Amino acid sequence: MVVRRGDIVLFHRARSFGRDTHGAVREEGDTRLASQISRINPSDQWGDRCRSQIALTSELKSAGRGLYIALWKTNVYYHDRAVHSFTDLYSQNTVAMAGKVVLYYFNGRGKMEAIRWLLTVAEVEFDEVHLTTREQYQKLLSDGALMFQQVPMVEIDGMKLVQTKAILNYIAEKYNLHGKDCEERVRINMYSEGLMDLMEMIMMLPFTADPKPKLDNIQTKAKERYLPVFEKALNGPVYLVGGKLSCADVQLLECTLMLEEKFPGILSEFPNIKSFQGRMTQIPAISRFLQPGSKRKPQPDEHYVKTVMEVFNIKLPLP
Ligand SMILES: N[C@@H](CCC(=O)N[C@@H](CS)C(=O)NCC(=O)O)C(=O)O
Repeated sequence: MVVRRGDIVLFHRARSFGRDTHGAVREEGDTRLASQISRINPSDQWGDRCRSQIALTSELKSAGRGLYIALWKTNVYYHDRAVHSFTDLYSQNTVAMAGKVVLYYFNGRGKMEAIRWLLTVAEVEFDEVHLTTREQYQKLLSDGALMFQQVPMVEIDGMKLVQTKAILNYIAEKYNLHGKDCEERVRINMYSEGLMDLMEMIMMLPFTADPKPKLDNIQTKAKERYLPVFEKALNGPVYLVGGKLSCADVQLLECTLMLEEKFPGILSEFPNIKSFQGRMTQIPAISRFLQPGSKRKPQPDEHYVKTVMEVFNIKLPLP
């Protein structure tokens, strides 16, 4: 039996005991485990893990239509519909899988952090594969997983998405964080683009030989170019566009928190933005994300910079 690229693997029963990531107690034979399904690509690391796990089991059977059943001992992905027994699932004859979203990036903020924020606000659970070696990156390249040979890459809904803005837009649209019509959307996008420009400047600082002048420039631009725009937009309205939370609000919060890390007190001249921050941090998903131990990444350190350099085989400083 060969598990082919794109085959669906159903993890029917667990052999281990314990709690899964949702806190449910898993026991051998627990039918809820029938909901553990993953779209397996045998050439990526999930596939490799799957194959090695399958090799450990004896009950691998073909169930037709590209479905394979295997015993597996760990929990990876979850079906998002109630499935009461394996028979139920099989008789549905569908593979409407909701594999968990997987982010491929470094264990650091960079361009992925805005995506982490947005998924968090959309209350979408995600896993992360952290790039730590050049070999890992080369494997992604040889698998054809990175369209432009770049990360971030996000596995979502059976797709491998690249290009940060495209990914953000997809998530924003899917989770109703992108305005109600094209006029709202373009306003949201203008705010987002401005915020991304500013955040990108901050992101590049650790890779810069002489960050001081760059830091001064960021502070000046933040105070004179960017923050006044948002201060004005929030003079009255609760959110930036259409009286409703959008991805631009999420990015504004992320950006202003980043600015405060570099320039404490920078918001003192921007009371509307400060109140907006206060409101946003009350949102339960955001409040949890801001707690220690969440998937939010800390400010980049030397280790992060070294890893990025090694993985991409680049020499610092960048021009
Ligand atoms: N426009 C792309 C740029 C992505 C990008 O520059 N990614 C960097 C890491 S943050 C990368 O993969 N660099 C390797 C390379 O360009 O060869 C995006 O926004 O996603």
